[in-house]
Amino acid sequence: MARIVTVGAAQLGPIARSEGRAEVVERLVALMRQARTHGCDLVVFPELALTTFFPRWFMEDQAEIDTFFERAMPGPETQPLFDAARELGVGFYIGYAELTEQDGRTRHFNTSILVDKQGEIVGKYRKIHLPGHAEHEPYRPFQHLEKRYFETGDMGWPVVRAFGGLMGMCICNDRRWPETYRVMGLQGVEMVMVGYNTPRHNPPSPEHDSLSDFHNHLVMQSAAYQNGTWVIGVAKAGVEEGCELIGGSVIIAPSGEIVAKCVTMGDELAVARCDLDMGISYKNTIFNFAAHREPQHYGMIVERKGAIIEK
Ligand code: CDV
Repeated sequence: MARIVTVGAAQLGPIARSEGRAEVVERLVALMRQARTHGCDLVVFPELALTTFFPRWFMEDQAEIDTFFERAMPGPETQPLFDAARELGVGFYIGYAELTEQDGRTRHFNTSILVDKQGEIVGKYRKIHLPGHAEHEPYRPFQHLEKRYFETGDMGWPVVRAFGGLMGMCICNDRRWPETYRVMGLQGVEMVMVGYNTPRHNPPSPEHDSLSDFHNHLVMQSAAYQNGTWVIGVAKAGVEEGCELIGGSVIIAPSGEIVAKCVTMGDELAVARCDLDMGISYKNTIFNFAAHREPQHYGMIVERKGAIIEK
């Protein structure tokens, strides 16, 4: 019998800096209600889905920065999401900025959680590949200060049993790195969820701008195929505070094919029935890791960070 998880890729349109958590949570709950009418088991929201994408601004006042972070999950403003999950029987993945006291110090992470149909947190991930820069760079029309506001995630890429399968998470820039998926692939992952905020313009390499949508799908489709897994990629899209973010949220099968896609730049749900067993033939044949991987030749991947060109 097929193992079907019906998934909604719940793309968000822009969130203004002035938009409060309560307003955003209302939009998220509306998408969850829509998902329920389409028979979804799970909805996937974007990265940092509760606020505007604040790393685009240089800020020095830590109190101001911390206004974009959640000190508790659920907290008073996010509790309605958990209540809706329980009421509707629809789980969710969501990204948010996490502020936590850990090891005797305050820590900041770019985090995602997976919440089941009972409204319980069943998985957590902290973003590992933080793009951008840590200091103000005046040449940029907007900043990308993830390296200033977040620490590198400290959880690896856990794969958890939920929704009848093996579920994994990553966040935005992680999706461009094959290591991300392979670490989960080596745990047998069957569905990878990834939220993103991707400006169409990349100030250090404007020559890539016209390829932003292509690269977005390229990395996720290849990763789905190479690891025999579903990949659900979900954008915060549209022109947010003057900065254009790409859309193109997709549900990708283990074949690497896109089976559902958002077509607007606003709040939109794309739905697909995902058979988790569809990955099996890839995992047992062309990408049978146990039979065909040669890890004794892969040492450099973990020993070296940057490329070293021999003279
Ligand atoms: N939020 C992100 O991680 N964005 C990056 C951009 C800056 C390249 C991304 O990989 O989409």
